[in-house]
Amino acid sequence: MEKPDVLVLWPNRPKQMAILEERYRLHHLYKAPDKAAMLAEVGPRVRAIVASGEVGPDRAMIEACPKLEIVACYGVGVDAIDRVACAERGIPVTNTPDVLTEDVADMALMLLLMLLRDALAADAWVRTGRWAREGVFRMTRCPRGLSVGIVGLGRIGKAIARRVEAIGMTVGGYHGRSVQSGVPYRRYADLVALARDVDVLILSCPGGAATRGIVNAAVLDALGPEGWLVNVARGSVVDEPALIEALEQRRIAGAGLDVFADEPRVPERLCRLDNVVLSPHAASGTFETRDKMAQLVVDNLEAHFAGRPLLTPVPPP
Ligand code: NAP
Ligand code: 8YV
Repeated sequence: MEKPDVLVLWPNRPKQMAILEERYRLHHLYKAPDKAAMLAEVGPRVRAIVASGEVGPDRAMIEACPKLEIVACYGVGVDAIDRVACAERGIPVTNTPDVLTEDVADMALMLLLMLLRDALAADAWVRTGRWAREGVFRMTRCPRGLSVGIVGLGRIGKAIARRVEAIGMTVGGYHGRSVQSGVPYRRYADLVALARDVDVLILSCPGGAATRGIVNAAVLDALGPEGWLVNVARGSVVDEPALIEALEQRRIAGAGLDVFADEPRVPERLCRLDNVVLSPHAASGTFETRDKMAQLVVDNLEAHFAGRPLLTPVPPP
């Protein structure tokens, strides 16, 4: 029997890629020098697409694949995929929930502690010999007693809440569309009010149209000069130019960012700042977690082509 044609938009883990290579005819779009030419050539045969948190098929690509049956995302956030275009054709989308939750929450806590303890400057203090020449490093901030507001109190948001409470911080509330059951925290419908009431705002909501730019100048000013921002959600959630201005003018204390508006391009003005800690969209990037994510891609495709229920389908929008 003919192997199904699968379009791969993003490199995956070697072991799982080898499994896919054995079962399907893979077309590595991310490697193609002329992507449009590859899509025009293989699109009519493509039955599955492997996407990621960063790169997904838009409407034009979905239309270029008239036989498309499934989009399997190597990541939990599916905002890069035009899910409406998929739903119109009844094309299921799968993602990789749960397996990455703890790593992403770790990243949020790491960025926060690095900010509060000025970890990058402290590291440079040692490496550049300033410790020996100039003496003790400056004092930093203690997390205990600070309150945290979480934007998107889902799987990752709740794992962040557990971590910040474990180090003696309080969860001052969360922002989201609905009340989360089983949590003692206050829900704020108004993000400005949440930012005003907390010391740290941590973003762990989905990207996409509904959250585009919700962290704007008004939210940053409500957070204030003693307030910190951590973003492990999506760059699109923050008005990045407004954030850069707020950081430059010290209208907020600092920001820890794993995600950016136009990855992998990060504005030079942001890179010049000493009150930021930057990470290259690496929150789920441990060998262990990425292997589990990649295996979910393999298993969802296997289930689909065997006519079995998908393991982790994303509800249609
Ligand atoms: P999840 O369990 O679905 O949680 C998402 C949370 O966001 C829910 O509590 C949801 O609550 C809330 N939310 C949804 N729409 C919202 C809106 N318009 N405004 C405010 N809150 C909203 O998902 P998860 O597994 O925790 O993942 C969350 C996100 O983290 C992903 O979508 C992805 O963008 C990001 N992520 C980033 C990385 C990274 O590498 N940096 C890795 C993994 C995930 P309501 O439905 O009540 O609003
Ligand atoms: C990326 C992510 O998908 O899960 C998500 O939503 O953003 C990340 O885990 C990961 O970088 C793989 O491309």
